[in-house]
Amino acid sequence: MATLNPKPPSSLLERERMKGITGVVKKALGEMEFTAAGGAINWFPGHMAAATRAIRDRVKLADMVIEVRDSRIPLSSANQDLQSHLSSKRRIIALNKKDLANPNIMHKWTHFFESCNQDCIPINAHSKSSVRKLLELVEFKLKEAISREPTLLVMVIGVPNVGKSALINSIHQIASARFPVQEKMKRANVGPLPGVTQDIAGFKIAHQPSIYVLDTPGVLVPSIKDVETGLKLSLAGSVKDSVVGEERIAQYLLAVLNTRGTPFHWKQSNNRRTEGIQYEAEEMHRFSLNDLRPKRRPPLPNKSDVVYVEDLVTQVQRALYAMLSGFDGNVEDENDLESLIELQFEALQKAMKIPHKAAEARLKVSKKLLTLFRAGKLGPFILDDVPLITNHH
Ligand SMILES: Nc1nc2c(ncn2[C@@H]2O[C@H](COP(=O)(O)OP(=O)(O)OP(=O)(O)O)[C@@H](O)[C@H]2O)c(=O)[nH]1
Ligand SMILES: [Mg+2]
Repeated sequence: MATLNPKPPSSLLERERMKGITGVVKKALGEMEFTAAGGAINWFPGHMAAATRAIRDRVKLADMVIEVRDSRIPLSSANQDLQSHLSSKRRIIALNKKDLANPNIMHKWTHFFESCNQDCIPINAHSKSSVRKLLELVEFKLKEAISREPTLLVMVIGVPNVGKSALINSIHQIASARFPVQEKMKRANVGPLPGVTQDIAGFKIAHQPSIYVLDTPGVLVPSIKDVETGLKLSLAGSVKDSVVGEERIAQYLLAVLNTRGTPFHWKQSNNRRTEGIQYEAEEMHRFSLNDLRPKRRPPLPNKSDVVYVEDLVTQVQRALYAMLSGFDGNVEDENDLESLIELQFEALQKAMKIPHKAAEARLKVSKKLLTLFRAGKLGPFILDDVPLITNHH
């Protein structure tokens, strides 16, 4: 069986790629560390320590745990301090926000978890059909307990902002269609920043047997094992931006994009899209009679917003591509990578039309770039690397 706490992949290529990134990151972060005792940064607020204890106590009573992780960081979004308490439990790992993760790599991750004998399912908490599939798996896993126990407890846990409350709301909605609730429907608070849920709260989703799902506050560990894990968590939105600072997170994102050569992929797919548009235009010309028919497509809401964002994305992609393709340094070298990133910050400022002398221009650039990434506008990503599966017999 493969181990669930694997070493990072160690191919030569991978190590080379990481060297540049870690170099840039270490420099940028200076003395900063992702530990609770890390000085000025409020990395592990007191409420998380208390919540972690409360979660640990409840996990003992739970019949099943749904551990929600972020699909973009299937390993980095695991709470390491809770793992040992979960290994003896019925557990399903729900890789949420699959809409933001690269679908071409997702199956490698499900395969990886399978090889560790760990149930795992990629989901989108906002999609009913996706959550229904998770519920089917939960029911299947609890089949025996359902026939035996009068009351069952399912806990939903995970690091901040991975979508635990959004998932609970979808589960609750699906369940209430089957089993009408008398009282006014409770809703869990959902929000874009980490730390929305502060208390453990129960939601009844079935009777005979009574099944409760528990929403819990997102908790991080007091000491994150390496800087890059901390940066991935920040990029995904599990850590408050103020802890690391938007500029450092954006710098990390640019390091990742450059070392992966992502701007070259954008260029290719943008070319394909333009070719596609030309092709469509020709088709249109040939079937011009169609144009005379009344168009029944409803107008898009906030069309100007959509156009604005699309245009911004194109400009950002172009700027990053132009700097990378014109760069004669080596992106694996940390100094070269750093100067490339500097050039890209300047190019982004222009692309985003932020005035040259604007105060805090770099911060503004960083915030916009992070917003685009987190909304999936720069494309789907998986930031963790799939560990090599080593089978021990
Ligand atoms: N794109 C996408 N966004 C999601 C998904 N699930 C949740 N979100 C968004 O992620 C953000 C966080 O969701 P929450 O449900 O509040 O996350 P949480 O895990 O309860 O967070 P804490 O209570 O802070 O621990 C919200 O803006 C949600 O709308 C998903 O599957 N896809
Ligand atoms: Mg929550």
